[in-house]
Amino acid sequence: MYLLSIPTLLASACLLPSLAYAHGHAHAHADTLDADKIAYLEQLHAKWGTDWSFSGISTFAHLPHFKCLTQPDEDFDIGIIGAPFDTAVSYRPGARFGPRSIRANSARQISFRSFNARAGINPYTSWARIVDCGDIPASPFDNALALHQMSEAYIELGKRNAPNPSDGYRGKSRLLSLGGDHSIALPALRALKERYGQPISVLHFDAHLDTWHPAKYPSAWIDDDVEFAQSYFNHGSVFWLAGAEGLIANGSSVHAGLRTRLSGGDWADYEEDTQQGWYRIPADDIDDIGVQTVIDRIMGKLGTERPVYLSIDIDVIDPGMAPATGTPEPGGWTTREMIRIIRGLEGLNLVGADIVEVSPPYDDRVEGTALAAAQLGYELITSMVKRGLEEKKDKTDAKDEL
Ligand SMILES: [Mn+2]
Repeated sequence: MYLLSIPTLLASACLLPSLAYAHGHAHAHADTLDADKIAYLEQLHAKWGTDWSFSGISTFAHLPHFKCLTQPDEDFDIGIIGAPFDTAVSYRPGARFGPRSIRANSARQISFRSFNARAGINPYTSWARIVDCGDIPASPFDNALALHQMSEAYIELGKRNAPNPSDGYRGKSRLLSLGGDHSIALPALRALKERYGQPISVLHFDAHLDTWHPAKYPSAWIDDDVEFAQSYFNHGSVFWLAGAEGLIANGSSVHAGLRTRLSGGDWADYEEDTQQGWYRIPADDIDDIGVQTVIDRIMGKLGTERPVYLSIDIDVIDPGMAPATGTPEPGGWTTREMIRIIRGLEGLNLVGADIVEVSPPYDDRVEGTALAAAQLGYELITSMVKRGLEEKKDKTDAKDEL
């Protein structure tokens, strides 16, 4: 009985998309597509239109793929964009392979079985058009060129329309970036400031501050009075650089999961971080205050209205569970704690997000790091779709009351 029901389920799950496809096609070529052809296409889609988790080309969660940078007419509400750039990392390289590994490890997120029981919605069968935009091909040879390329790419992607905007989305599409090392957040924030016309609050999950002055690294070299400023572009200074460019909303940004060693012999790194307008939640606090208070503190700082960029360095999770990362630090949160925290933040007004520093060459045999990254991607997409759903509902309820 159960075995018999599976093909039936698959057939019914893909019936709607197949009809939409065939009818859309028929409109475009009314004179060439007859009823027999439509029936044939529907039959093909009924038979072959749905993949297993392990079959098909590897896109994030089996989403449709468009190279969004070269296909400006393909609108989306949420786009997954890979940023396979890792030549600004200070320790272990390899995050250029992050997007591929995260996509591969999202394979069990298939639309017919992606109802998020924690959230009460299936993000892949709701109102939003979600696509895998492919990657930004940034140079691995020249970081100045790569930063320029990534900045241009994010600005270009920011021009894409949202076909099904909710009120909160105000017609704007949103991006979830798969890194890449953490430096990719700088070009993403440049584009967001341009798009929203204001600095953006950042919610930053990380073992590290990433607000270090670049001169705190040995690469800040001066020789014969020549300053090698390009070395300032590094993954541990990404939010210092973004702050210096005026991209980050002052006084409303949060680090969570911190446990880094600090420079020198005192708390100067923390003091400089505070001067840059950041609020810090150390990793250890979760044992004393619990998951819910971590959530409450973050929501207390960020609220539900201000635009927030959410940036997850996968090293926020303990290296015992997520070993494949650029700069591992013992004593991190569990994958379960991270998922619960992200679910607790679904009220945020997310205007963009990234998951960075997944370096697959260092992953374990279950690929636990990339698997965690893929799950966090699913939770972030769930939050974006759910907020849009609730805003659409609020609008409908308001109309009914009139
Ligand atoms: Mn980090």
